[in-house]
Amino acid sequence: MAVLDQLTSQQAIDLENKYGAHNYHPLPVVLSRGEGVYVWDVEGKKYYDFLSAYSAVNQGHCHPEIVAAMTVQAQTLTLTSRAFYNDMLGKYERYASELFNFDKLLPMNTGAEAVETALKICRKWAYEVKGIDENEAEIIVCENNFHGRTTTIISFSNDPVARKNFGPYTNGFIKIDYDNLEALEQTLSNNKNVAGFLVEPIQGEAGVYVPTEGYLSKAKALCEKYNVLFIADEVQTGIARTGKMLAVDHENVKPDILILGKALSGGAYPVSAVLADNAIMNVIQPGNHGSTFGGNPIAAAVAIAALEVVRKEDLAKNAEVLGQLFRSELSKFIETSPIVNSVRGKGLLNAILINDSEDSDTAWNICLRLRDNGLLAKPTHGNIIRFAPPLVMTKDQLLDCVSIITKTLKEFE
Ligand code: IF1
Repeated sequence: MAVLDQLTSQQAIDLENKYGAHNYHPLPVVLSRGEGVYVWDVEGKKYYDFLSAYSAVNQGHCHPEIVAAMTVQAQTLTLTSRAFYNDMLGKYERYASELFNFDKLLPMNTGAEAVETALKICRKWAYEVKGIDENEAEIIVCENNFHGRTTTIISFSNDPVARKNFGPYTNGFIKIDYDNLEALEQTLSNNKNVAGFLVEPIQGEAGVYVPTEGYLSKAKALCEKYNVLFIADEVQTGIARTGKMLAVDHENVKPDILILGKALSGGAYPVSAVLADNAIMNVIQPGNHGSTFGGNPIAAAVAIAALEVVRKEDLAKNAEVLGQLFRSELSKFIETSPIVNSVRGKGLLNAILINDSEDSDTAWNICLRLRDNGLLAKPTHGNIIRFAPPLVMTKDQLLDCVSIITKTLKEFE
């Protein structure tokens, strides 16, 4: 097979199996094209994408305005490193800082890097502003969190598959139950060395776990009371996914540190960012932190375009309206069907709980059948199926998807 020959799906899968590290277990479908809410496999079969690259493609596949911004910038200037200024970064930093209402932005590439950046800023703030003794800072995190794959981040994961045999781990993290304000207050009041509280506004990997209403605003108030930074990981929930620009906007919370990634670029390019006000961000000085690619001109141009699309097309509103419709249609179905226990979520970040054990392969088999019926989704934790289509979907498309999903689920009753 020559390098440029068109592969069949099976050939593509075989190549990945043979030459790629086995760090994933993908659904067997090989995609070669995407447009809006659709993707096509190499044989030309068309699917609704109900994963959106884990919420990176909120603006839809290959959005023409994002692709245009990326193409123009790629033909002009791609990378300078931060050893020199470039004429796009400042424009992007101003645009995003004003949009999210922060003084400053620190540009990185992946979500995990942005989380690492936030942890470093928080620790440095603890020593230099809060006055915690050197090396004593603690950061509170939640049980069943997902914040990425670096050594420090997996140090406070409780997923054995993500963690085991990657030690020794990084110290300085205290784990408490998610959605539990008593646990938070108790930990804050018992420990004078707490610097920050890192939280997902909705727990994604845990299975789209939406906390009790008021949790985020009360947690923020507790952090203020104890002079602790409230750090929101909106890598997955941000950029209109949950029906507001940020998930914390549902409770009018302004985090001390905001972490963004994924859809910040519309999935066109790896772009992540940390935002904070000067009193916090100014602890970072030349040499403290950086990245060769962070803040490169393509990333800056792509991120501006991606955020403009969200604003111009009012994707937050669409996510809110279609999300309500999705959950109400699925709820109606659940009343009559034994196969699904519940549907939950916010905006277009939703999940259904399949009525079978966590170690059953029912959810996987349902996803295979959804694929056959023209819709791509992926199970998580064995019996949960996440549904997160691009936010550019129309109402008719969504109803079409609901009928594919319910028809498929019926086959498993
Ligand atoms: C994978 C889940 C989604 C994230 C939050 C940081 C990161 C992520 C809240 C790191 C990444 C991903 C990565 C992806 C699977 C995935 C995921 F299933 F694990 F939960 F989205 F639903 N904070 N989430 O959700 O961002 O470094 O990957 O850019 O394949 O590991 P990253």
